[in-house]
Amino acid sequence: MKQFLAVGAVALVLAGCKESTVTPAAGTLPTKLYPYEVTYDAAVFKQRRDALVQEIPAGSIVLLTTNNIYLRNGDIDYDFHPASEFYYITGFEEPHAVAILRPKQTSPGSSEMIMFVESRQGTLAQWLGPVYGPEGAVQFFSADSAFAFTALPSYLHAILQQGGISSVYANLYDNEDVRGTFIDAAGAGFPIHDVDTLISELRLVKVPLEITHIRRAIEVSSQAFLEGIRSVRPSVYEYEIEAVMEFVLGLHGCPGPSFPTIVASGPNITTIHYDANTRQMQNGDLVMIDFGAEYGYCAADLTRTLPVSGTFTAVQATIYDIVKNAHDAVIAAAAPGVNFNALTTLNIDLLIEGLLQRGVITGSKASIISSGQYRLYIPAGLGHQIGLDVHDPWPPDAARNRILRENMVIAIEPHLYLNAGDSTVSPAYRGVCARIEDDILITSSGCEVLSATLPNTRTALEQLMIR
Ligand SMILES: [Mn+2]
Repeated sequence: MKQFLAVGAVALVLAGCKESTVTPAAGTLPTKLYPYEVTYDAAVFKQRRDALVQEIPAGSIVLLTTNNIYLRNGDIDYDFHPASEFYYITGFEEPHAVAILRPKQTSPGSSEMIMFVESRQGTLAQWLGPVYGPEGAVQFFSADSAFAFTALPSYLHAILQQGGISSVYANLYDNEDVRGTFIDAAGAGFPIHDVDTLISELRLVKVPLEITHIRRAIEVSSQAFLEGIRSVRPSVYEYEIEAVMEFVLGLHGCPGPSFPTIVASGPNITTIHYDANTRQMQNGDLVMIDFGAEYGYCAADLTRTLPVSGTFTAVQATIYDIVKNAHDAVIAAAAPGVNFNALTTLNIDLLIEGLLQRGVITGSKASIISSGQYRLYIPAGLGHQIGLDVHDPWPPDAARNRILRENMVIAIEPHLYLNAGDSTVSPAYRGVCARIEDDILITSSGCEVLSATLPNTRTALEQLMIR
């Protein structure tokens, strides 16, 4: 019989190791999903709407829809999660909701929001619980007016027949049902523009409320990760590590991970998005764990690479240290005004240099990079933005938007993947991979590593694994 592993996690909680919680500000609405700790500040969402309507041409409206509810199997649905663009602009977390925005005629620079939301009564309310309804949309979410979701088709017909609307900026592909309703009202040729790009520009720089939620997501993820690391040992299954970490998330009020947890050991390590987590770990393996909580709809994203035995072999240590060196250099260089593409170049330079210096590969650095051969070892990018999405969108105007700005939050994840069958790699190193991922906040002068409580040096990780 296998040993039960979650003992460490239980002890953590019983010992009262919970971090301080976020205190709801006076006059704010705690959301339904996170009733105890997460604040809702209507003013944050109103500012976003005001900014968004400035970006659309006169005569246009914005039409935002949230996700559908998707069938899991039988009569059971997947848990509902709002569409990120919709939530970012409205703060509204219930399904069956649409928001229409336009500049407020009576107040230049301000936006008007008309919402269509679920109005639940009778048996449905008894089974599924109460909803905000149109009254709640006005009272709590600052809608200028709100109606039952079922009124949307007739409303769209009416405003489009009135004339004066020349185009719509929408995220209609997030919800095919609402798209069909709109096209039915407007006609198939009506100009629809993508609103996601405009919203992704707003999402680049985080406001204090988001940073608070991201910090909390990272704090809880780090606590959970420590428990996961302490549980890694030979003969343990990957899913046991996943279970320990997700258990700690739940104990700290997170609804779950922000993406499927990856515990990739042995040969699974070379599959970048491996998440079956079914293998029994063996002495001598490396295990790569990629994990992050969601909290207040904000994501964390952290990766550590560990020796299952508790001690890195010389070969594993060599690869780990090359990655760690690049990781440290990138973080030291991250600051406002720095182009993220320059950090990517720095990262590739250092990783390839490290491999050459230690005889892991041979050749010239310049040609390995210019020929694209480096992608054999560095298959993914240096990192990505984090926010409502674990991979927050990076809007297309690269020349402008990849310059780092204060209050951007970015995951930095240097890595080396040396595949088992790669004949360009010295045989001893084939099948060895390492990735170190931390989340950073760009500050006025540099960056803060938000995940600093989770160690990333080789010796500190080995210390954690001593038992
Ligand atoms: Mn990542």
